[in-house]
Amino acid sequence: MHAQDFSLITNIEGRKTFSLNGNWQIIIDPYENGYYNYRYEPAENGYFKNQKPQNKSELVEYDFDKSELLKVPGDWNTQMEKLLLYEGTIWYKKDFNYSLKKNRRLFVHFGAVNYKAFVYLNGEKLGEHEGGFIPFNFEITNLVKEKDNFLILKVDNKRSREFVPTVNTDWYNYGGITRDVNLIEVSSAFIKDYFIQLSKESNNKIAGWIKLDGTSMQEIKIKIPEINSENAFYANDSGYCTFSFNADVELWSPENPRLYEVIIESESDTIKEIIGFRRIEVNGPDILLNGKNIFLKGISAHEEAPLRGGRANTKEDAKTILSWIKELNGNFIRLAHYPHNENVTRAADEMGILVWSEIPVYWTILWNNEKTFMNARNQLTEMIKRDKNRASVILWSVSNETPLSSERLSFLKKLTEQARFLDSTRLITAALENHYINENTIMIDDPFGEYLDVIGLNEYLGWYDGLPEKADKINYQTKYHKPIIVSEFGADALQGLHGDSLTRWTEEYQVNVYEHQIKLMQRFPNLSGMTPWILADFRSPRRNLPGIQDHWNRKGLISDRGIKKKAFYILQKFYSENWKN
Ligand code: GCB
Repeated sequence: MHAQDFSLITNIEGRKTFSLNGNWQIIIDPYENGYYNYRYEPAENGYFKNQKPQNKSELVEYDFDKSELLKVPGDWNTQMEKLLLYEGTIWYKKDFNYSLKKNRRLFVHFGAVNYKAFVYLNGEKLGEHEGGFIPFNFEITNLVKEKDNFLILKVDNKRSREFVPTVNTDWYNYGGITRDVNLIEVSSAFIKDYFIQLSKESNNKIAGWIKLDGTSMQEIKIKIPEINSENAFYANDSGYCTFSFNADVELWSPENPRLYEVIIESESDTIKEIIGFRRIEVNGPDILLNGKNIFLKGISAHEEAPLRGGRANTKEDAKTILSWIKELNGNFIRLAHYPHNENVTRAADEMGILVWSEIPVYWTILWNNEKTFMNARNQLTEMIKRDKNRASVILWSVSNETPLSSERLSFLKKLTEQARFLDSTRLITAALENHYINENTIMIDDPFGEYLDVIGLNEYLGWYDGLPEKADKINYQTKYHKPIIVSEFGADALQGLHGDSLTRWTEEYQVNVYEHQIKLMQRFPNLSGMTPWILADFRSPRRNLPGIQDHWNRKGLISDRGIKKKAFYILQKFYSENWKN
């Protein structure tokens, strides 16, 4: 087994930060002229040097300070019309001053950059990062100056066959620095990361680990003031300690999303977190929250800004999306198909909404490519590291609709091993596909099911597969004595387009699909939850039907303008009936 890596700093909100959000100067560079010379070799003096002519004769063919601006955080596509479908490189520059006292350290932290980022400070390369939906950071203690620092990123969102996701997806390839950028100041010895959750065995035992950086062998205290709990532990010579202690906490649940302030103290650092405590487990075909059966009334969602379009990134965006789940009488959201902003999982903790979080191992990943695997594994790792202290997150999903093969099985199996190695407290799932064994029988027997705690199943009876009534004729069977979540079903409807219930693209057709699907759900074996596809319309360049799609997937129950379609109320009523709970 590999050792755990602790490069990511977590709980940014709990630390001393200096925001680098706002306007950044940019250079649109489709030929990557700022990176490669005319022999297509990396140039020594690329745009990351931020050069200025030193005299009137010197040739410098770019100038950040005269360039256009983009807002960070934000996708570039919806900020400039000419960038709507742009896939390629854009350079970003931000200037800042920072006075760092002795014995303090400074990191630059990115919430997410899609897809590939090369990061430079004052002309020096800090490092690279791949994967558009996960956080990363670099230490800049020795490079930062009191005045005139320039942070430059080369951001490239070109798709590639070997990436994760690969070239073919059903969502928009929003490029850019899509989440917050912060400087994080810490003391030279600081609390870098920790895992604090209820232990699997008991409702009043808290267990986990803490990792210090820049020091070792010292005492660490964990305090939960509201219950007068204070416990001390000792870090080993790697600055690491595991712990467990008894604590009489009220458990977190959707009905009572109880959160506690938890204070972690080392000799030279203190950090506060807001944490909820709950247990999640399976028992045969049931999912148990705090020991009690729960039915997950959910819906899938992309990270699309609810009313303005483009990548969602604010706390308000997160709250709007989660309020819609509440309005549906739901208790669960599937964050498709990649890790969403930390604002969402933190708001879910506060609002009492359970979360399925997933990595973009989607459709036809290159199963035989070692780099692709390492990339997928790293995205899984960073997702878990970021959100491991969130009570709302109960499921890690490792893939969506991947075609069966032995290479795929071994790739995905290794991902489940990594997820369990990092986090033994949550459940592992994946969205699998229908397998017909005869005209009317679908068997859930994907061999990957063996390695999952909960089976996700996507099916499109009534949309890609027959007409809505077809759902009435189908019998589902499962080989696995495990909980099943129907992780997708749905139908496109253009909001405001009306017709009879068999006319495609109308709201009535979508209602028809939901009505038959809801009947199917009531006789679906081992059903423990559902997340129909999807909460709101989202941009997708695969969707080319003029006047209807215009590059939008219209399976939302809510339009891209925030208007609810008729089917919204069908699902809302079903979820209000307290079926199964
Ligand atoms: C699926 C995919 C999802 C698509 C959806 C659709 O099966 O998992 O990403 O957007 O179908 O609308 O076709």
